[in-house]
Amino acid sequence: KADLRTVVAEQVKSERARVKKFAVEKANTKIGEVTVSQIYGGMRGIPALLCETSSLDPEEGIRFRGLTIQDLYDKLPKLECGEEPLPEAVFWLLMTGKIPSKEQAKMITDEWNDKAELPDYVKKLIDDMPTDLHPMSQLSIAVTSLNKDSQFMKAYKKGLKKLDFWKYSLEDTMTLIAKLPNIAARIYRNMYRGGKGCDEIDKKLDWSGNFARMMDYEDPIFHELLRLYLSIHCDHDSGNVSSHTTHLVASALSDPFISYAAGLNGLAGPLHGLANQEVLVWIEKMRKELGSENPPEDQVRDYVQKTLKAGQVIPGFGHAELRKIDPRYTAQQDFAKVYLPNYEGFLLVNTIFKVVPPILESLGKVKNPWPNVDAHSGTLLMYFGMKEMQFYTVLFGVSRALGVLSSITWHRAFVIPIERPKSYTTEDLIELVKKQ
Ligand code: AMX
Repeated sequence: KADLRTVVAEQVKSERARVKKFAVEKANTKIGEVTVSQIYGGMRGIPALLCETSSLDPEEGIRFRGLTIQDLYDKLPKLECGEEPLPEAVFWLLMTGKIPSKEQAKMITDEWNDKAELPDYVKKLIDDMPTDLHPMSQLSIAVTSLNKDSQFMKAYKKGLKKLDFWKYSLEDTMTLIAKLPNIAARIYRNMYRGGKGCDEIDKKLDWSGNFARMMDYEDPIFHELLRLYLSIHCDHDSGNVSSHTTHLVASALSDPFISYAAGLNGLAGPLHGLANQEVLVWIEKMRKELGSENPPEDQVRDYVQKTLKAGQVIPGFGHAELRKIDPRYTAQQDFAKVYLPNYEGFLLVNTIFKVVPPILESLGKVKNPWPNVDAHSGTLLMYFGMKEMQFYTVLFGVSRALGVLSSITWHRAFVIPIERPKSYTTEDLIELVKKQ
């Protein structure tokens, strides 16, 4: 069976020709208009970005190269002993648009296992960081430091041709994703296990299994959860903060390490990836204040109202683009129904799911009252003993690497130029509007 590089090279050849033809023939075709409110409103809905790896339908949710989350379950290879899709297979799908065979997914596992070892200077850098520095900052710093050996930058300095940019981006991508579990697990062990634990790859295990093991989680069901988690958080089209930031920075031909580190810094914001930490902080405060692990519906309702009255958002609910229940929420709910149906935390998440949407709807301004991916993930981790909420966004970040790095590799294959939209002062806009 063909390896990843061969399959991508064939795809690049045919896709480049197809995209070039389309982009030249339809160069002047208008696909939308921009209003003043969009400029002051976070550019919602402006059709401005290219994303080959995934697309987001507001009503249906995410599709990865055309596949829904259910399709990932139905079509992607899994481990012999597993039910959840393999992130290695998801990565293959994102990179090639094709479903890998079991052998092809295994080739990715083997390559990532082979490249997982961290250079000594990165180990030392992580070990020297203060344990009260947020793990997302530690992750971003460690990833940034890996660019010392960027193959893309080395080749670029020697005069790499534009049409070959993607090849070296892919090499850096493989190196970076291979090392991420090692980096994240080292941060975890330093912060929460006094620096103790194993950092050696077991070549019999997959990417998620090794990651779980290096964080000292041996339960095979937790390994399954991690496979699910790392698969569903990988990509959410290009408009979200982490993906767009990675693309923007990469468009300056920054190497994949520092481009993705920039995306991680965006993911670390409370309105984006940090929301999974915020959800659990909020739930734990609620439990403490209400004096129960699983408080009744009316008390939860009062607590939600109190949060809103204090001027805070309800974390884990709402979305800038989605307008329905996030299918990534549903996938986690399905997992919980099988493995932890009676867990108090899961029951409380269900109560919150019942109580919050009507309240948000009644405010009359929230465009999407439904839960997003972050409303569920922390509770699942908590069940398996991962109580360190600060760490949750790191798991999101590790998964997001699969999507954003595939995406920037394709942007390089298409030789997309540096991003440079036009900005206006309010005075400029007033003048522009007068001319309409
Ligand atoms: N709780 C309370 N108010 C909310 C709300 C929520 N969950 N979601 C939206 N609103 C409010 C907004 O704050 C805004 O109020 P304002 O006009 O007084 O400023 C109003 O409703 C309209 O906002 P919107 O158009 O519906 O949402 P948005 O596109 O501006 O923001 C998001 C989207 C996700 C930032 C917002 O829904 C939010 O803050 N949710 C909570 C945080 C969260 O879960 N983030 C994770 C998102 C998924 C991810 O990236 N991981």
